[in-house]
Amino acid sequence: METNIHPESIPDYMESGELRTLQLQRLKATVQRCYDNVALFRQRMDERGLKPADVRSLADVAKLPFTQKTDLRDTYPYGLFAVPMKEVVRLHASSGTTGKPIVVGYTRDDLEVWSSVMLRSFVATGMHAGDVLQNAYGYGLFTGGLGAHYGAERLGATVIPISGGNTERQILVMKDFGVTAICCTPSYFIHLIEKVNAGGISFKELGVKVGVFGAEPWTEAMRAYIQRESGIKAFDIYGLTEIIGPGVGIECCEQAGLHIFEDHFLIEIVDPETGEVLPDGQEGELIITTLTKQAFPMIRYRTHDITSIIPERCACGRTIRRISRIRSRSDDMMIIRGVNVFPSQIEAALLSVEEAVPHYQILLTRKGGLDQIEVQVEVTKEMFGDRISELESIQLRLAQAIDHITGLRVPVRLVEPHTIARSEGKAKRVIDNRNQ
Ligand code: DLL
Repeated sequence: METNIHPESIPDYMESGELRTLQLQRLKATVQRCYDNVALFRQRMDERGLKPADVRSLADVAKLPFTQKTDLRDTYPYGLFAVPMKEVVRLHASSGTTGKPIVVGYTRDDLEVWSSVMLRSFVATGMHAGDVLQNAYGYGLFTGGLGAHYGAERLGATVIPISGGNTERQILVMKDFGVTAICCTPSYFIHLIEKVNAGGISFKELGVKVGVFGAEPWTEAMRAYIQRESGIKAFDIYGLTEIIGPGVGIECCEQAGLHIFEDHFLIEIVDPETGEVLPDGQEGELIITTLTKQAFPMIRYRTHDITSIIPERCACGRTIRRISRIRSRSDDMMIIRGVNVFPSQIEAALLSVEEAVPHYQILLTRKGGLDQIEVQVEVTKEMFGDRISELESIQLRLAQAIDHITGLRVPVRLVEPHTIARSEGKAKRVIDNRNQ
C-alpha cells in the first residue's frame, strides 16, 4: 500500500459504492449529451426506442448501441463532435490502416481530464516531481507525445520533449541530461537498449529507473527481457485515440494488471462474436464508454482489444479495477491450418528460448488457398558467427517453443542481425502478403 497518495490520485482509492454512484451520474449525463448533440447517437437510440432516461443503472449501459471505428470514418471529420467547434481547443488524429484518418477533438476541460489521468498514471509507477522524463512518444497528431507531456508537467517532472526517432540524439540525452524515466513504445525501447549497449556502455549504468511503455501489444516475456537487459522497472500503459489517448489505464508498482481510471471510463468486456456482456474474469473485447468527455464523448466503443477485468482488489490499495495486459487485438488473430494464433503467443514463445533476441516478424502468405506462416527471428552477431549446427539447434528450439504454445509446427527462419526494420513508434510484427 502506498503511503504518499498524490492529491490528484484520490479517486484511485475511492470507496467502490461511491465510485459506482459517480459513474452512474456521469453516464447519464454523457448519454444525454450524446443524444442531444450527436445525430448518429440519437438516431441509433431512436431506432431502438431508447431515451436517455432509460439508463437508470450502470448495467443499463448494455442496452445502448455499440460505436465502431467505421462510425468515425463515416462521420469524418467532425460528425461525432458534441460541442461547437469554437469550444474545441485541440485535435488529434490516428492514421489507421486504410484511407482517411480518424479525427478526435478536446475542449479545455477534456485536456484537463487527460492531464489528470496521465498524472495519475505516472504517480502509479512511483514517478514524482523531480523525475526527469525523456518523452520519446511521437509529438504531433499521435496522442502519445502531448498526452504524456502535459501529465508529466502537471506531476512536476522535468519533461524532455524529444519525440520519437533520432536514436543517436536519444542516447546522448539519456546519458547527459540526468534522465530518470522514459516513455516510448516497448519495441523502440528495445532498440535503444541495443544501441546503448553497442556503444560500449551498459544501459544499466545510465540513471534511468522507470519506463512507461505502451501503444502496442507486448508480453510478460518482453517485460522480463527489458527489465533484465536495462535494469529499469517497465510499466504498461494503455489508451487509444478514440477514447482520449494514453492514460485510460496503467500498471501500478505491483505490475499485476492495468488500473483503469474508472471515474472517467466505464469498461465492459463482451464476447467479440455476439457482443454479449461477459462476467468479470472472462476474456473478451474491451468496450469503453467515456464518462466525462465533452467534445468527443464515446458510447460503448468497440476497441477490438482482448483482455479481461480482474475482479480482485489490487495489493496497492487502489479501488479502481484492473484489466489484464492486452493480449492482442481481435483483428490480429491469424487462423493457420484451422488454429487461432495471436502474435503475442509467438512473441512469448520466442522469448522463452534463452538465446533469442526480441526482433521478429511474422510473414503471412497464401498458397493454394491456404494461409502459410513463417516466423523470422534475428540472431545476434555472436550467434551468426557460430557453427551451423548451433544455429540449427536454436532454430529447432524456437520452432518447438512455438509448437508448445500454439500447437502448430511453424517454420522459423533465422535472419542476420539488423535485417528486421526497427520502428520508432509502433512495431509492425505481422507482414501480411496473403492478398498479393
Ligand atoms: O496508441 C495511445 C497510446 C499512446 C497508448 C502512448 C499508450 C501509450 P492509438 O494510436 O489510437 O493510440 O492506438 C490504440 O493501440 O486500441 C491497442 O490496440 C494498442 N495499444 C495501446 N496501448 C497498448 C498497450 C495509442 N499497453 C491501440 N498494450 C489500442 C497493448 C496497446 N496494446
